[in-house]
This record gives sequence, C-alpha cells and structure tokens, in this order.
Amino acid sequence: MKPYLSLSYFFVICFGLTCLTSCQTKRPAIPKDLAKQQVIPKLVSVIPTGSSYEINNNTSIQYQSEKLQPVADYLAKMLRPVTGFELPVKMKDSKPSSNYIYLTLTDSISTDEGYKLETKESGVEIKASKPVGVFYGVQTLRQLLPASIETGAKITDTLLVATGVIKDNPTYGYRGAMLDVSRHFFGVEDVKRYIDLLSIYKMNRLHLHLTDDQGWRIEIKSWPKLTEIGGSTSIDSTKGGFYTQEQYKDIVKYAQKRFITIVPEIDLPGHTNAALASYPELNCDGVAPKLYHGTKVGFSSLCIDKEITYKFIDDVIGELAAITPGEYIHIGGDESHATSPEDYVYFIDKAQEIVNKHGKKVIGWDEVAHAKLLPNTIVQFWSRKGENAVEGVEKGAKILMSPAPKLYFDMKYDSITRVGQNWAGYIKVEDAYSWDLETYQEGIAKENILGIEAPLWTEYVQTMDDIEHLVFPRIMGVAEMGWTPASQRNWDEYKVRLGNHKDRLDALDIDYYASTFVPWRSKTNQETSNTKE
Ligand code: TNX
Repeated sequence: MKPYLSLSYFFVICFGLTCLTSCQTKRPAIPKDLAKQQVIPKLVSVIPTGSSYEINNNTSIQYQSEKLQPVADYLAKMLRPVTGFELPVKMKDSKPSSNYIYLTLTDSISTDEGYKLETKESGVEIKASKPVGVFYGVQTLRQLLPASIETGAKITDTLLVATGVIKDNPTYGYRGAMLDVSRHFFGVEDVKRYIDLLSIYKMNRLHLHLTDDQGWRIEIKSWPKLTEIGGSTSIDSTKGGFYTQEQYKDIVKYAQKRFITIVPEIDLPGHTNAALASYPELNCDGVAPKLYHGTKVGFSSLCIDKEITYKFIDDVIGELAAITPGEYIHIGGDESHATSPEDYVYFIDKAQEIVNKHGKKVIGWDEVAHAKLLPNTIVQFWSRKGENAVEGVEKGAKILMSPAPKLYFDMKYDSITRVGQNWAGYIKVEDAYSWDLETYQEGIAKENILGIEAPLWTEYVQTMDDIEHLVFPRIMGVAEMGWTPASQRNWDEYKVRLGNHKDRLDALDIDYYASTFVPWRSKTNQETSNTKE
C-alpha cells in the first residue's frame, strides 16, 4: 500500500469514528421544556429526553386502525401545503422503524379523551383509547411545531420535535363556547373558522344560540315563515340570514371532524319575538308583533295556554333533533319576564318532555332550575347570583359553568376596548382565567359540574374580527380551565405560555386583544430551536 493511500484510509477511519460518536448523536438541540413553555391547555405530564426528531420530506404518517384515517388525513392536510413534503398517509398495524408519525389506538389509556405522545429520534407516536384522544395528540404536536405552520403559506423552518413522553387528559368532558348568531348573523364560513380555532385548544362543544327576539336562524321546513320573516333581519336592521338545514348539517359535519359537538339552542318561551312576528297564531291575542331591532330583553313570550305552542315546539325540536347528532338541545329559558312564574314552570316542564321524546337531553339557562327538572337536564349557570344554579344542584342537576362576570366575553376587557359592553363588569384576560370552577359558588362542587362554556352575545358584535377580538385570548384560558386541574394552574405561569403564543395567533391572523398584562414574545420557536441548551 502506498504511504499516501494508507494515510488517507487513516483519515477516513478517524472521521468515521468521530462521526459515530458525534454525527449520529448530535441531533439538533431544542429546549427540553418547549412543551411546558408553550402548549395551551397545559399538559398534565411532560418528561423530556433531551434530543429531537425532525419531520422532513421522508416522513410518513401512518395509522394502525382505520378509525384513525380521518385524523391522519387532517394532519397531512395541515402540514403538506406549508412544508411541500409528500407526507404519505398509510395504514400499518405495527410501529414503523424510522421517520414516522404513527397514530394508534390502545386499551392501555383509560380516559376517553386522553392520549400519550412519545417522541424518539426515529419519530412521533400518538396513542389514545379513542380517535378524539389521537386528535388531541395531533393538536399538541401542532403547537410544538413552529408557529409559521399556521400561515398556510410555504415555510422554510425546520420541523423539529423535542424527544420525550407527554401524557395528557382533560378534567372536564364539556369544554365549550357559545356564539349568538341571532342578534347579528354569522355565516357558515365564520362559524367554521371559529370551530377551527376552538379545536386548536382542544375545546369540544360549540353552542349556537340560533333564535332570539331579533332573528330566527335555522330553517324549519314545517314552519317556513320562521326564517322567511323571522330570519330576514337582525339588530342591524339591514341584514338578516339563516342556515338552511343543509348548511347546518354541513357545520355539524365540519365540527365533528374536529371532535366538536354542536349544541343548538332554541330560546324559549321568552326571547321569541322573531317567531311571534312570523306566526300570529303563536301570540295569545293572535296579533303578530313587528320585527325587533333593539337590544332590550325580557319582553316577549310564547302563548303558554295555547295548544299550538306545543305543536310548534314539537315540530321545531323534532326537525332540529333529526339533524343534530349531539346529545343536547338547549331550550334557553332565560329572562322570561313576560311569562308568569307559574306559566314558566309549566312550560319548561313540557319543553323538557318534548326534547326527551325526540331522544335528546336538555340544557337550559339557570332559571330553568325553578321547574321540575328531568334527571338528565343540565343547568347553565350564568346569572350574577348563584341561587338558581344551586337550586339546580339541590334538584340533582349537573351545572355548566358560564358565570357572566367571568365568562361573558361580550364584556369588554377594560373601558377602552373597541367593542362590547360592561353590564357584568370588565373582564381582563386574568379575570377570566384566575378563578376556580370548584370554589366559585358555595353549593356547587366539582362533582356537580359538567364543564365550562364561554358565551359570546352579539348585540354589539358585528364582524368576525369583533368575535376574535373579544374571544381571543380569553377563550384559551377557558380551554385550560376545562382541561387542567385547578391545582396545577396559576396566572403567572400561564401568562408566559400565553405570551409565547403571539406568533401563532399572528400566523392564524386572529384579531386578538394584546393585553398589556401578558408578556407577548415573538419568534418563540425560531429563537429557541436554534439555541443550544
Ligand atoms: C343576558 S344571559 C342574556 C342575553 C344577552 C346578554 C348580553 C342570558 C342567558 N341572556 O340575552 O344577550 O345578557 O350580555
């Protein structure tokens, strides 16, 4: 062997050995605590193992059960356009050996919505007992990736995931938002956008307040004037609108794919001027009132004594139940000041029976607690005093927590917020987050609580930007309150995680309220992913 040849062999071997010890193990470093620093709602447990996995052009998305194909497709659709990677989606009954995102169902996870996300240098595995848990694992993975993936435009960032094990599951099974589409109408695209945004934070219910004095927003085929007349206008007297049953079904399906159940509300027996204006026979005096464009509440009532009132409700609830796969129908029941207390109780008792007859359970605003509650009726706590909700607990009902001074997101953040009102006070981002569902009201304990819901009434809310401004970022705190045990939450830690969402909220083009009490921090991922520990 010529001396220069053996010398070059020597170098190759030396390089090879160095590479074996360093090239192979030198995975790009990303902070071990990324998951703890930025995921909302807060993860129950994170054990980092100090290395990373990179999603790249050779990554494949594989799933072990065909029930997971929609979730696998959802993930591929999220990442393909921004990365330009092929990301083939395939079914495979065992974990691939390298460069995978593997979705799998297992009996070893006991909670319905919980999941385990394990990242090794070879790939990411998400396991859950049900597809919903795997979907939540995917949302966690999404929040671990650079915020730029949310823009939908092609990105150049490296998609690194820190290695480690995340175990996560929610405290409450009902984590919701309500949108009033009656006072101002919001079309299908706006509702879908809201669904998309809620799903990022693992929310699972969207309650649509479909009817009120100012507008009837859902097609009822047996009572067509409800939308023809009652849906023709709104508080903004020039504009009306309603969902056809086909559009409603489309919203329901869109939400289902994101594991969000639509809870439709027909507000009864008050808040019914739009219905009363559409059909004179629903009025005790047989005279239809004019359509209403104001902001007053509590002046309208269906005629409690007329038989046709119950035929009307039976038809409406029947048609709605047939296109609503979720278990609940909301019957309103709030502020029925034009109905006598005796009539109110009589009416709510009958309405509950009608809903049950159509195979659904009732949710009602907390005044319904004055009625005889059926065993499966849910009381939604909203009023400033808790007596109604406590009466509900005493009658054995579960409570959905939406107290106005904390969760009415039509309330402004402060006196200079550009949209909203303040009858229940100003609600700062911290006020909406820093309280405990379980100690808020004497007489309502953890075992009485079904979950949490943040309503958005829209008397003064006209555009999607207005919705986003009032709801974000407060709704993210609500998502966390429903998910993370109260003992593991505190504002000082949360506000930092929230601040780390700045780039994501910007990339999603959300018109959020940039509270000065939150330490907003830009370029979280980019800065940290280049920083060695
Ligand atoms: C109370 S709370 C209402 C709504 C209003 C809202 C405005 C409740 C069940 N009813 O009719 O839109 O206040 O904040």
